[in-house]
Amino acid sequence: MYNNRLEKIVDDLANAIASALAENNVTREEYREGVMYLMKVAEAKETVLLYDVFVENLVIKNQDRRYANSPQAIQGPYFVEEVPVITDGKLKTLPQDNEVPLLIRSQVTDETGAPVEGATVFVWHSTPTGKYSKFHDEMPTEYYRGQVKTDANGRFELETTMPSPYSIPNKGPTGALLLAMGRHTMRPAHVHFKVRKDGFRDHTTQAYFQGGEWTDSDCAGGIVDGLIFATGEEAGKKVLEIDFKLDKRFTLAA
Ligand code: MBD
Ligand code: FE
Repeated sequence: MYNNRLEKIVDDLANAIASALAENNVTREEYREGVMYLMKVAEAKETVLLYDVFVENLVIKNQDRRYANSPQAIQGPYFVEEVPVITDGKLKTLPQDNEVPLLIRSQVTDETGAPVEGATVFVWHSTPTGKYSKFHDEMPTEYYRGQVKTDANGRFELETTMPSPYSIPNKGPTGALLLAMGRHTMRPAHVHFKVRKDGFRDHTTQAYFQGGEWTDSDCAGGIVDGLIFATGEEAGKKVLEIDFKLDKRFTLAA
């Protein structure tokens, strides 16, 4: 089926690639090497990682803040849909030496600032040593992940532990490319959020921590103005306060 939008996007991408190739006099041998590289990325099952590190942030720059929404950020490769529903205000964590309790306190509002009740908020982040459940250390999915519902005031609170800065997989082709470009493979400590509610666009974002390592040189280009937070301190816990402002979902009349 002919798709006019797809045609335009592929043509424009081809033109942008053509100018980069011309600018650098890229040879056919280099082209072939590039194709073989992408084969290796697929074989290493790093396709999602490669694109989420190099491309997703470019997509978000255009998608974000078209309307009134609070800033969004990249989703990355480690989102999982089937995660525990949290009713006791606590993410399941594993006891670890370097864990620091973190309290997340949030409100979800619509574009007018009115609270959104009953929104589902997915929260996921790394262990205190930079691992993600389901993907690393054979750690079961129910750890360091969950979904919570906002209350009548659009609010929720969630207790967990501080994530840490994290190296994306650096033994595979994605890491090899970053290193060959003279870059590092580190991401700053961050907490991921995805807010979902009927009638609104999904809102996907991350929170970063002021003063944390790598907040000025994220290898995934994921840092966005307004998403670096100073934490408070309450009863020996760090406190992250982050509010989310959603955009209405609009549909074109059929
Ligand atoms: C991550 O944890 C992440 O959030 C992104 C965007 C890329 C790689 C690893
Ligand atoms: Fe992440």
